[in-house]
Amino acid sequence: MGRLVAVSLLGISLALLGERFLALRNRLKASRELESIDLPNCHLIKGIEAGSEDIDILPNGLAFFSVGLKFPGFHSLTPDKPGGILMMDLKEEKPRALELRISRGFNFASFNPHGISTFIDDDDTVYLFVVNHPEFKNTVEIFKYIEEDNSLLHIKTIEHELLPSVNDLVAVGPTHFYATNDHYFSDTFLKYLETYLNLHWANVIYYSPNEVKVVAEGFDSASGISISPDEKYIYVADILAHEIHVFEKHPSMNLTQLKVLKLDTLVDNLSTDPSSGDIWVGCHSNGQKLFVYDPNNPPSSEVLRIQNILTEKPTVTTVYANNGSVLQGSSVATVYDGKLLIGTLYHRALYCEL
Ligand SMILES: *[C@@H]1O[C@H](CO)[C@@H](O)[C@H](O)[C@H]1NC(C)=O
Ligand SMILES: *[C@@H]1O[C@H](CO)[C@@H](O)[C@H](O)[C@H]1NC(C)=O
Ligand SMILES: CC(=O)N[C@H]1CO[C@H](CO)[C@@H](O)[C@@H]1O
Repeated sequence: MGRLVAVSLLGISLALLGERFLALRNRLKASRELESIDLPNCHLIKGIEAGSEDIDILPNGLAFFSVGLKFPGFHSLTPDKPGGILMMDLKEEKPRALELRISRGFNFASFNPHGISTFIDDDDTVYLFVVNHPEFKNTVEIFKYIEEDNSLLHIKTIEHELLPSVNDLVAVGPTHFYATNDHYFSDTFLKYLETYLNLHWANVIYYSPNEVKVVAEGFDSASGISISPDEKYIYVADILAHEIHVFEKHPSMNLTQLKVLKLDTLVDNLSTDPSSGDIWVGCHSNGQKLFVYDPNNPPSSEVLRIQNILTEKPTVTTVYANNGSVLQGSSVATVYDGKLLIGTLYHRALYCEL
């Protein structure tokens, strides 16, 4: 409550100042122009028309997509349709996206999936973790993927006071995960105020059945989170600070920060290439266009590849950039065996052969 009063008072005094507004334009990269970079062998994925916020790919080539996210302040092309989880088998020559059936008992009508992550148990059970915002609440849903009939069996809903505004997560056990909170508050108005005031109160949480704790804090707005293939490092994107933070993961599951990589764009979800360790980032080159949607001047898409992030001079390459004429608002990019998938906040998804 103390913080709530403090933030309201601060808000009233500071909202009068234009300085925060200018800072916000800078944090949103509102005036940045993008030069387009095309890839030769790409097509839009059929059946994904209203966003594919996050994508995760299993070692056997099965890709999961969370689709249809609705969020206060964001545009939605299908405001009345519940979200869902699609699957695509990248081993197939012409992969198609099909929607996974969800077991009875789960409230499908209010399903509003955001970040996702998979975990494979010792007995080969595949768990799918999904950040969910039913009626704009914040939960983490754990499903078991049943391959025989392509369905998801709902196992558990997790709600916790340390998960007030979950964005993304990375599973590290059957009920264990790291998650980012993009805001400290869960109330929409307080979130706006928090962002406007640039409080840097967003954090990263470790969740397990026995222990839930803050493992990193001080982010402007923590979004994507990913783990290195050797599971020694955790990468966290701070979208409004244009940074990727590298943390060392300890046996206690605590994190210590090793470095911060500064970039020139709004970094959203991160994925790690299991074979090379490269980090692929779905980025928004101009955040203002995301919030103020104009079909004639749509948000653009930008994909970065970061090689050797642990070294002194990581290589950052813009692999794909489009002004929104093909793909609007890329939020995730992930690779599998020479194929690149690019997902978006509320638009379509692109499949490319690299
Ligand atoms: C992990 O972090 C917590 C909180 O910062 C601290 O209290 C605890 O001692 C740490 N554990 C280890 C094993 O370092
Ligand atoms: C985007 O680029 C295409 C060609 O690459 C161009 O025709 C179109 O006008 C551009 N759109 C915007 C909104 O700048
Ligand atoms: C494409 C992709 O890998 N997206 C990632 C978004 O973030 C979650 C959490 O780290 C990953 O599991 C997803 O893989």
